[in-house]
Amino acid sequence: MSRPPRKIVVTGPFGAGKTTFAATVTAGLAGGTLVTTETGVSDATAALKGSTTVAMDHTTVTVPAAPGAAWTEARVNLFGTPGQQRFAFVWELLAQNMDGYLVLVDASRPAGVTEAAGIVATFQRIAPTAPRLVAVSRWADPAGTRGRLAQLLGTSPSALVPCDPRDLAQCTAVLRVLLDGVHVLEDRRAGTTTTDGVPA
Ligand SMILES: Nc1nc2c(ncn2[C@@H]2O[C@H](COP(=O)(O)OP(=O)(O)OP(=O)(O)O)[C@@H](O)[C@H]2O)c(=O)[nH]1
Ligand SMILES: [Mg+2]
Repeated sequence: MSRPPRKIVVTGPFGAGKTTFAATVTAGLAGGTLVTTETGVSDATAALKGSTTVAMDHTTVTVPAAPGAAWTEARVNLFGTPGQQRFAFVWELLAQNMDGYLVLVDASRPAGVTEAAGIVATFQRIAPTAPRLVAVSRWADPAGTRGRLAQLLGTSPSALVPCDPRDLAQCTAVLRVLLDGVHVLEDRRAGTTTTDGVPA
């Protein structure tokens, strides 16, 4: 029996690359049509980026599994959140009934890392058992700074994966790891496995 589409939420601070991630997988994977809600930035953040998501990004794509995975392909309903704090109420709406989520973080911007820590804590409260990965862009030294970055974000070091959201292979790899976690959790809930492989 084929499984229903998975609802995956992509969140993170302003400018982390959420819309870019959704655009990259839409362009590169089968089955997607991207809907965005971009509008011009009117406040001080305009220096960083000219437009911002004010409601959500949405796309539906098919993610092929990696060789040897316990699943073959997964239909994904992907929702990107707005990043600006003033739209934070939207996060809670988009998180309803999600199967897992990504937090995108730009490691080169300390203010973004601080904001991301707040988003990690918020989503941890909203969905304490949902599989989660933290996709880190512009990460100059993953080996040297993994522990420190995880500490700043309030996650385990193993939850951090490098990801340039402009790169299809990296976006697909991140989605595969997250979907592995979703499948493990579903199987565990169904009582068919006891494997401990859910990202946290
Ligand atoms: N050089 C480089 N650019 C990146 C990387 N990750 C993201 N970007 C760029 O950073 C920008 C991110 O913009 P968006 O995708 O609109 O970010 P967003 O998270 O959707 O932003 P909001 O919706 O405003 O919160 C894009 O111009 C990307 O091309 C990276 O790893 N390297
Ligand atoms: Mg956006």
